[in-house]
Amino acid sequence: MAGRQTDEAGMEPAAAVPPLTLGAVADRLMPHQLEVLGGFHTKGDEPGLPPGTATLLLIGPREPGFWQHLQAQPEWDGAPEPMDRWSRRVIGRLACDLGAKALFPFGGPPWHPFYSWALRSGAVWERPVRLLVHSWQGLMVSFRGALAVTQHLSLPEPDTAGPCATCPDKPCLTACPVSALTGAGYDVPACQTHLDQGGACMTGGCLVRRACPRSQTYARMPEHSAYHMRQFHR
Ligand code: B12
Ligand code: SF4
Ligand code: SF4
Repeated sequence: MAGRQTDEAGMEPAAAVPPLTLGAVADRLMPHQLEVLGGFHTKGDEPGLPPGTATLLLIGPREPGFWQHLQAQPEWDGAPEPMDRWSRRVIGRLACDLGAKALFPFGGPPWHPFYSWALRSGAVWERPVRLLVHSWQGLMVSFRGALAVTQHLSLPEPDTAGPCATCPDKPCLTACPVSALTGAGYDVPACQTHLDQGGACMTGGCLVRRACPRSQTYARMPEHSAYHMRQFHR
């Protein structure tokens, strides 16, 4: 009967660490109602990314169930910024476990360039109204963090077309009641003046973002959008 294998010094070899896969990261995110929204391979060491980063993964809310999950977390304690504190704990912990680094869209300035990173992910485009549109979350896409991973993970083929080319009516261009967010750009003061009056944008989220057909297939709760609108328009 063959004995256990040892190396020349008589030591048992260390158990092989399985290579990290996108599926393994997704499995770790799922219990936290988070998912990988896209990713890209770096071109070697890049400014703004931790040294040795080979793959950057963008992480965001997974629906249905994100809002209910968040409200059951210890950070939902009445103190400011519960979602950001929760994101730091959960994504930071996962990064430690995976030997990765966690990066966050909040906490600036300076800001990590999530918008530019998203455009490199193969699942997000900058479309008529400048906001980002995502393959399955539409204009409701947002990020809770990113994982900078030293391994070169296998990523899905990028979707080169995006949803806008086949969107006949492009409702995002005309949905803003005060034309603050159109193909001409984003007039933040005009938007804020409209929000002073309350209304549907404050209770259910930006009407432009909601108008996109892709957004409508993504089950973000109006209460979740209202939370962000209150942060945006205090
Ligand atoms: C500052 C900021 C704002 C500012 C100014 C936006 C701007 N002109 O850049 C204000 C306060 C206006 C803003 C508003 C909103 N924002 Co904002 N914002 C940011 C933040 C924190 C930093 C952007 C930045 O300056 N980065 C530094 C530069 C160097 O990085 P960059 O990636 O290259 O920046 C690019 C973007 O700023 C982009 N850009 C330029 N103009 C605009 C205008 C808009 C509306 C957006 C979204 C982007 C954008 O061009 C830059 C160069 O490529 C990012 C998070 C982040 N860390 O990136 C979120 C971010 C861009 N915002 C986001 C969101 C969700 C919003 C809001 C929808 C919030 C809300 N209400 O729920 C609103 C949009 C308005 C609305 N009608 O609801 C999302 C993107 C959502 C999307 N689908 O595109 C981000 C990525 C945050 C996240 N956690 O996911 N935001
Ligand atoms: S409404 Fe249509 S054109 Fe506008 S972002 Fe969504 S898919 Fe693109
Ligand atoms: S939040 Fe409302 S007012 Fe502001 S850009 Fe969106 S639709 Fe227009």
